[in-house]
Parts: sequence; structure tokens; C-alpha cells
Amino acid sequence: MHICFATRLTEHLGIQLLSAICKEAGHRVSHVFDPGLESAGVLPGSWLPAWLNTDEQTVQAILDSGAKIVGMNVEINTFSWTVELAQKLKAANPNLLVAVGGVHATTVPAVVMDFPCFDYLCVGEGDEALPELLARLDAGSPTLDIPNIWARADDGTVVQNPVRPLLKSLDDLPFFDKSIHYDLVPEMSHEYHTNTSRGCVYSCSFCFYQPIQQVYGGRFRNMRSPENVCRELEQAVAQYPSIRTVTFHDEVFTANKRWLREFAALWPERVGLPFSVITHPDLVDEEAAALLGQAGCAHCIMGTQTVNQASRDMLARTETSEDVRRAVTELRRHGIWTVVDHILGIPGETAQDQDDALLFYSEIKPDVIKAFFLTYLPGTDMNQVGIDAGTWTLDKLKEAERGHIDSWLFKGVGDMPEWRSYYQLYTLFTVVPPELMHFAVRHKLHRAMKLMDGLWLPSIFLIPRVAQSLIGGREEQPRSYLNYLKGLFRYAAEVRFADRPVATRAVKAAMRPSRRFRWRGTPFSTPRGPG
Ligand code: B12
Ligand code: SF4
Repeated sequence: MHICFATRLTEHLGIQLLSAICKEAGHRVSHVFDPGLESAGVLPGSWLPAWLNTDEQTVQAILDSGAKIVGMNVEINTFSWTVELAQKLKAANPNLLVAVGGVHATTVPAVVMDFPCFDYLCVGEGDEALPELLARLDAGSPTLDIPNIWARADDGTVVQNPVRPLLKSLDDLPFFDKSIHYDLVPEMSHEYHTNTSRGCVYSCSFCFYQPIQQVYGGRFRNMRSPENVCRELEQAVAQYPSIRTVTFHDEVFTANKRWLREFAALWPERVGLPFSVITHPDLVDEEAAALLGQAGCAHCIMGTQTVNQASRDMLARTETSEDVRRAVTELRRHGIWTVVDHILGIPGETAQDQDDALLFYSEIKPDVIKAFFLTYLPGTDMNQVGIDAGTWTLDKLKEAERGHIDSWLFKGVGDMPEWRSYYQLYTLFTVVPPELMHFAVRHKLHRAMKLMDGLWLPSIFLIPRVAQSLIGGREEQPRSYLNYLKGLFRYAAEVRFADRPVATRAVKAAMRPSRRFRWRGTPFSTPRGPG
């Protein structure tokens, strides 16, 4: 069977894995990557995003691939795009089959299948379901009874099938097929995205994992072996020497100590690249931080979200402020760049809660505070909390289920004006000495930030980090991000001007890094020391 995947804006691990699985099963795989710059939500005005829109080229490229079935991922932010694309494809070729899967498809499958442009929807893991679907299509067998797959019957009704058990042996899966993205935008390879596990041992009330856990009847976390992870990276580095840093997208990287010990013993010898992880403050004690440091972890993100205990209870967060203090202190002691996520707009929180948080952060000194505005993701308990508190409505939830969510994170305004000045303060934390921040909050000087409300620019969130990264030289992620953007713009120009080769060549030349602006030295060359 010939399947054509379509992705937009960034690489996609799920699609890369499915591509590898389908190739391994002997299917023909094509891939169309839409640069999707217009979807990033940070471009000003309407003419520039409209001009950058390459949907037409994407539809044409999928049709030209000659595939029999198209595979797309539906997350909340890509839902509308996927629907539009599928509708255009069906209009051009009604026989072309369209299959979707992913987090949002799993969260609200009935809402997604309400759109007749979709023939199949995968609930949960697609690693076994998709090859089974393709094999059945190849053989001309019925496709209405495949576990995990919701299928549209000839009369238009949707047949729902149960989910199969979660895959336990993730080591049996092939490695991510990076070629589908790296061959088009080589700049993406500087930051290698991967994961070592699936699932989370927590169930926070605002998190997309809640509906996923409901599908599978409770919390789960399945892991790849450290050996398998190292082998993936050895192969990847051999194929793409441009890889400079690795980002692990596991939800709680440090959840299993035995695993972490084994990983810390293997990684420096076998791979040795600096890497970034995400975890939970409860899971960082002295030993975990030491193991991360020993393995070469450069960057660790943790959710702290709030310092108000009542809010923590509402969010089903299990950590205390002391846990956060310990985790940040230990990580910094081992020279790890520490980022904490903080949520603004939790129902019931006041300016005093933000002042308390700023004072707390000034004391424990994380390197970065990443502030987010609370997003009411479909399928989570947070929706009812918000509805009860009057900060969210059923109508907005219905809209969100259909992919229209006014979240700054997913494109849209979505910011909460009353929290803008605090948002700016959290952003500035990276470049302002904590002592100064502490002094400003103690003397209420920080409230002068209100004067900057009119200058609100959502996209400034990276500016202090980029500045810090370029000047301080410690953090690689903003540099990788800039590099990726550069590649994306070049690729977008190639797609946009495909019929005008001279213009494409000119853009390519302009995007080539000049000697003057080439990034300096090796990342993370600053000696590690107690923080
Ligand atoms: C890695 C990651 C990224 C990476 C890479 C993108 C990616 N998804 O791989 C980066 C950093 C680029 C990224 C960016 C973003 N991300 Co992201 N990302 C993740 C993360 C942490 C892990 C994804 C992963 O590795 N999954 C492992 C693979 C194997 O699983 P999978 O993708 O779900 O695919 C499996 C099944 O779902 C299914 N499947 C998936 N697609 C399809 C398609 C078909 C046809 C079939 C049959 C099956 C199928 O089969 C796959 C194999 O089993 C998830 C959280 C999570 N744990 O899922 C968030 C997550 C998916 N991201 C999210 C968001 C919001 C974003 C951003 C909008 C953030 C932002 N503001 O920039 C952008 C959007 C990017 C875009 N292209 O539009 C949200 C989506 C929310 C939602 N409810 O829909 C999530 C759930 C995180 C969250 N906090 O809620 N992300
Ligand atoms: S710890 Fe993180 S990934 Fe796990 S449930 Fe909470 S927010 Fe979600």
C-alpha cells in the first residue's frame, strides 16, 4: 500500500515512527511537509500569513504522490488545518482515503469523525493498528473491525472498535524515521527530538494525559531500554553528524531510578551529547540530579505551576514548595540549566499569589521561568473547574473540541490581560538577577510593569532567553530554535517559489550563514559548578 503522511511546521515523532513502521512492513511511504509558518501565530497582520500559506502546494503534492491513503496527525492546534486539507483532497479525489490519529483524535474521536472527510481514526497507539489497516487495504479485506481504529462504513456511519492493550516492548519498534523531515529541512537535525517512554505516573487535572489514561483504564508508563535509546542515537549521529543536542520528550524522565542509573552509565560513553529532559519535582532527589549531571544532562524542565497549595490541590499537583526547592537546588548543584513551568490564570489566584511565586523563585533561583496561560484542554477535569469558577464555558469547550481554542499557545490571542505584567516579569527572570527581582517584589516596584501592558507582544517570550543564550553561551535550545526557524523560512521559500527557481536560489543564498554570524564554539562549554 502507498501511504502519504502530511505534517506541518515542526517534525513529528508519531508520524516519523509510523513512517518507519510502514516502511519496515514493506509499504511505500511518501511525506509532504507543509512549512505552515502562517500557523505559528506570531506573524503580524493578515497579508503576510496569507501570503506564506502553502496549503495549495501541499494538497497538490499529496495528490501528485499517487498514494492511496493519506495519514495525518490531529492535535488540537492542527485539527482545523487537517480538516481543511482533507476536505480539499476529497474534493479533488473522492477515492483517496484519509486516516488520522494523535492526542486530540484520541481525546474526542466522535467530534473528529463528525467530519465526513475522514475515513479512519486511530484511538491511542497506532504502531500495530496502522500496518494492520494498510495490510487489509492491500488485501482488499474488510477494515471495519480493527482494534484502535474507528472506521467509516459505506453508509457513512462510524464503527467504533475497542483499543488493544498498550505496547509493552517499545524496544521492538523501529527508530524514528528522521529522514522524512531532515532531508527537507536539515537545520532541524541540530536538536534531535526523541523519547524513551510513553505515559505518565501522575494525572494532573489540566493535562492531556487525563483523557488518554481514561482510554487505557488508568495511569501507565512503558519504557524503552537505555541500550535501545543509545543505539538509536549512535545510528542517528552516524547518519546526521549535525546533531548537537538531544531533547527527550518523556513526561517524567527520572521516574525510574534503576533505569536512570543504567542510562547514566551508558550514555556518556556511547553517545556523549548534551541532552535536555522533562520531569516532575517529586522525582528529583540528590541521586537523580547526580545521575543526570553524570550523564551530561544540560537542561531540565519541571512543572511547578503555582506556589499556592489550594491551587496545587485543584491542579492535582503532588509536590510541595519544599520539593521544588530541593529539586531546583540539586539540579543547579550539578550544573544543570533549570527551567520551571508556571501557570498564569488559575481560577481564584490573585496578584499576591504571583508575588509569592516571584519571591519564592528569587530564593531558589531556577535559570528560567516559563510562564503559560492556563489552557482548558478538552477531556480534562479542568474544564469543570473553570466552568464552576466562571472562567470557562461549555460553549468554549465545544469550540475547543473542534480545534478552535483561543490559546496563545496554539495560535490566537489567548492571553489574559490582567496577567500580562506578570508574564513579562517571569520572562525577564532569565536576565534579571534574582536578588534584584526579590528587591523589586518586596518593594512593589515590579507593579510598574503594568505600564508596559500596551506593549504586549506574545512573541517576546524567547527574546531574553535568546539574548542569554547568545551572550551567556550556556543554553543551546534558543540557538537550535533560531537555526530551525532559518531552515523553515528557507524551505517555505522553496515551496512557495517552486515554480520560480531563480528566486529560490536567491533565498537559499541569503539564508546561508555568513562567517560573522556563525554560532560560536561548542554548546555548554561553560564549566559546571555549584549553582
Ligand atoms: C514531542 C512533542 C513535540 C515536539 C515534536 C512534535 C511531535 N508531536 O512529535 C515539538 C517540540 C516540535 C512539539 C511542538 C508542539 N506541540 Co507537542 N508534544 C510533544 C510530546 C511531548 C510528545 C509527542 C511524542 O513524542 N509522542 C510519541 C509518539 C510516538 O506518539 P504520538 O505522536 O501520539 O503518535 C502515536 C499515536 O498517537 C498514533 N498516531 C499519531 N498520529 C497518527 C496518525 C495516523 C494516521 C494514525 C493511524 C495514528 C497516529 O500512533 C502513534 C504511534 O503510536 C506531546 C505529549 C505526548 N506525550 O504526546 C506534546 C503535544 C502533542 N504537543 C502539544 C502541543 C500543543 C504542541 C505545540 C502547539 C506547542 C507550541 N505552542 O509550540 C507545538 C505544535 C507543533 C505543530 N507541528 O503544530 C500538545 C497537544 C495538545 C492536544 N490536546 O492536542 C501535547 C499533547 C502536549 C501538551 N502539553 O498538551 N511537540
Ligand atoms: S506530571 Fe506532567 S505529563 Fe504527567 S500528568 Fe502532570 S502535567 Fe501531565
